[in-house]
Amino acid sequence: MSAQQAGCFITVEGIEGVGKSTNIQFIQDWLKERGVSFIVTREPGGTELGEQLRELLLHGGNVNDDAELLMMFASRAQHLNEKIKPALKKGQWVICDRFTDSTYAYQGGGRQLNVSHIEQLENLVHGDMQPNLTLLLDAPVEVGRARAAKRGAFDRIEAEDLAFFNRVRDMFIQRSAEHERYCVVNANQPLDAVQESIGAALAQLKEKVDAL
Ligand code: Z5A
Repeated sequence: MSAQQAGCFITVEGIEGVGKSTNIQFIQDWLKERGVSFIVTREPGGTELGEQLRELLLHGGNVNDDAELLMMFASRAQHLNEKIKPALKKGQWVICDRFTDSTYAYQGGGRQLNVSHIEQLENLVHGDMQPNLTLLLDAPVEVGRARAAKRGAFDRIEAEDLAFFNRVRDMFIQRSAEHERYCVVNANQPLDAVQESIGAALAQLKEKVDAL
């Protein structure tokens, strides 16, 4: 936790359909039961500008890969300054559905953009401000896709092929080995087992925070 940060910043990551939305609901219930003040938000999006960018990113027409990368970070710059940092400063916990790890995974892994460009943008937009905990819900691409397909038509990014999503998953796994803040949860098991693991990670974080 940085000096001016009082709350906790939790990000939830993974390929589509692994259960991020479902488990964010579980996290909200967990925090409510313990009287923790929190907000839930998402990327791309989370602010008026971010939601407009999200619409263009997911449902717009032709978006060049570099433009896509810059739009993700434009949304993030607004989000951090308008919503995330002020909430953390007030001592609230922030639960964010995707964050910069998704940019490494989708634009770096999936689109195969130069990772050093992502690092430069990360540095510009949030520097060393990082999540306290990143929950990576991991499952084979086929499992996530089958769950997501039940929802109907795919958006612009979801329409990519299996090889794209396997690169995305590989990049998430690679990053989870490189950063201590990650907790990898096997999302290819019944929901109650998934939530038992998430509950344990939350309890560990809360214990650390309460001891400060
Ligand atoms: N993106 C990017 O490219 N770069 C970036 O920097 C950022 C994002 C920040 C945003 O989509 C898109 O933006 C995303 C990456 C890109 N594109 N893709 N692909 P999003 O995050 O809003 O949507 P999503 O990733 O496609 O999420 P999703 O499809 O809504 O999936 P989910 O939230 O992980 O899953 P869910 O809705 O909770 O669950 C799906 C179904 O599975 C549902 O019926 C559940 O009841 C069921 N489920 C969940 N868990 C289980 C278990 N354990 N067993 C059985 N069934 C389960």
